[in-house]
Amino acid sequence: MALKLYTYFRSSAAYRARIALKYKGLDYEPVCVHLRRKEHRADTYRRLNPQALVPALDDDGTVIPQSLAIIEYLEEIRPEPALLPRSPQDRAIVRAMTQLIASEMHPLCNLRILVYLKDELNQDEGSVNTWYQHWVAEGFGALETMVEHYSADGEHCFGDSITMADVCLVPQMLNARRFDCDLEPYPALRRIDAALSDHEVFATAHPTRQPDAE
Ligand SMILES: N[C@@H](CCC(=O)N[C@@H](CS)C(=O)NCC(=O)O)C(=O)O
Repeated sequence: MALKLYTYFRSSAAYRARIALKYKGLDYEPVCVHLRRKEHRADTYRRLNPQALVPALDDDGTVIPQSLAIIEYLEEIRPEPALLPRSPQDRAIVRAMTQLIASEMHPLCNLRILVYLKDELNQDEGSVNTWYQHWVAEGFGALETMVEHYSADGEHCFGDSITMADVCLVPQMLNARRFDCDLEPYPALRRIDAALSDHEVFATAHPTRQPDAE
């Protein structure tokens, strides 16, 4: 198996994929795509991923975009260690948490959205940050309530082991800090983030440990 990950050190969606690859013990070749230099918008990259977003995973010529699709794919080709619990009910809750982050929060605060607000709608930096912080608060408020209910040990979003929900949470917390979001109202999320950030799997996938880190 020859895995290649199109990645950018600061991309939280790519960070999710890196965590999952590491957790599964899968080696891969990182192919760095510099977002600030707009390398993802080049035709060569668009041919691989027409959405022009990172990450994308290339497994022997099959190119899979979308971090959640990548993580689900890895779960199928390398079921252990698992990133989803066993029962259908539990799996649905974990997937709901991942979608809360990846489908509701992250898309509203993505680079191209912020650039559009600034450059096309003429919003100043203060307004853009207010936008960002608003959507983070909406999402984390709901996730905090879910995690209070479903975490068994206070150190994982669901139950007492790492799941896809944790894989999505840690990068989103890092993003939130970068944009000075107030995380005080989310003690459960902060505790999970603190517990997992030192974990080797998460630490190795961290933006500062990537070959393209600045
Ligand atoms: N839903 C996608 C989101 C991918 C995404 O938005 N990636 C960002 C980096 S975190 C990106 O490539 N942004 C480029 C841009 O906004 O122009 C996923 O989960 O993979």
